[in-house]
Amino acid sequence: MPTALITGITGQDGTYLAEHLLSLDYRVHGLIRGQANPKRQLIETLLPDVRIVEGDLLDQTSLINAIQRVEPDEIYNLAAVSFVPVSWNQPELTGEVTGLGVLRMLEAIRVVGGASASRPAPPAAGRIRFYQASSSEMFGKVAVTPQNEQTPFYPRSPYGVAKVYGHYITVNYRESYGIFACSGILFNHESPRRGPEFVTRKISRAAARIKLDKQKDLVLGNLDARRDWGFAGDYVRAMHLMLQQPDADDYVVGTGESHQVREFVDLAFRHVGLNWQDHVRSDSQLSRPAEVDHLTADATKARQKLGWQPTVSFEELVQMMVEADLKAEAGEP
Ligand code: NAP
Ligand code: G4F
Repeated sequence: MPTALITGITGQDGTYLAEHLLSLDYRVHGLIRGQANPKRQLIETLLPDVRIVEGDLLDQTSLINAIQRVEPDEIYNLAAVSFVPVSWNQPELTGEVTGLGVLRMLEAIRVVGGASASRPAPPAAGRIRFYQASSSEMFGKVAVTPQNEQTPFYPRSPYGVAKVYGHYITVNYRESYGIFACSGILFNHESPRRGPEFVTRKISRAAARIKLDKQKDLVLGNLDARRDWGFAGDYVRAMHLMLQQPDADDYVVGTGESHQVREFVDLAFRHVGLNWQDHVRSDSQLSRPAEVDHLTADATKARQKLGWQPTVSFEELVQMMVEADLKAEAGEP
């Protein structure tokens, strides 16, 4: 039975990935930070088969301890400060967790495996396969559309800059020490488990609450921004597939379709029988200091080499999220 260690287990992707790996008969361990993390109970209830191990991407020793205790075959590094606006307010923390946290995970693999510059690929470090959650935010102010593995990076936020560091340190540890390390450059992926601060969930939740007379209106920022939105459940399959290949590599993962925030709003409100223009307004206070205007994936390599493709369309995703929020707001579990 293969063993996996997932950092960021309490996040959207962590829960979907854990479910996917458990369905494939993995032994799954999830890294949880803090002495009283409020989400620990949620994981224990939702995913009783996941074994919890304590650790923090800010603490090198805790990561070494976790790897020594779990002895994983695969490590999925999903933990990050992941909300872009926070990264302008807490740029140093974002750099520490989202950027240097990747280095700490790779160093933990190297130290436990005993790799050094003069002994690049010892068996233990070579055995652990590592996935880094890189992001389309690295493309930022895009030079080319659509974006693939060759597209230059131009990050537009401290978060994007930290992810570029995480990406290149992953490539570097692969090349320096022979560690099987992959970087998945994933475009936006959403679900009913998406944090309510992200725009899709903010919209689906508001559409449901306005329909149920629990909220009057919705204030958003830039309605013109375009994103390539897919379903998170599809994207965690790509993470796993990357670690099953004969060689470590980097892959862009996305649907290839982009839509404006405005389109998401329109579909969500139409789904509950409302006209969005009666309820939604845009406030420039919510605009970002530097925006990423337009992202579209060219996931040809993932399709061809991993045999990966998305199964949920944009319209189905919007409906899934609004339906889930209607149920949640009506008090259903
Ligand atoms: P998420 O829901 O925000 O989850 C982030 C996770 O990171 C949480 O479990 C959080 O744990 C954990 N974390 C934060 N700081 C930590 C620390 N110092 N030590 C250990 N854990 C820490 O994010 P997501 O949407 O699942 O995304 C997963 C990963 O993919 C992230 O790295 C994100 O940047 C990247 N990504 C996401 C997307 C997307 O569209 N979703 C696209 C591209 C890349 P707590 O519960 O303790 O806060
Ligand atoms: O939902 P968002 O906050 O996601 P963003 O910034 O694209 O980042 C997400 O996807 C990245 C992959 O590209 C991940 F790496 C990252 O961790 C995260 O998961 O914003 C999407 C767009 C932006 O252009 C933003 O300006 O929606 C626009 N927007 C308009 N009004 C808003 C709002 N975003 C938020 N969060 N809230 C608004 O009211």
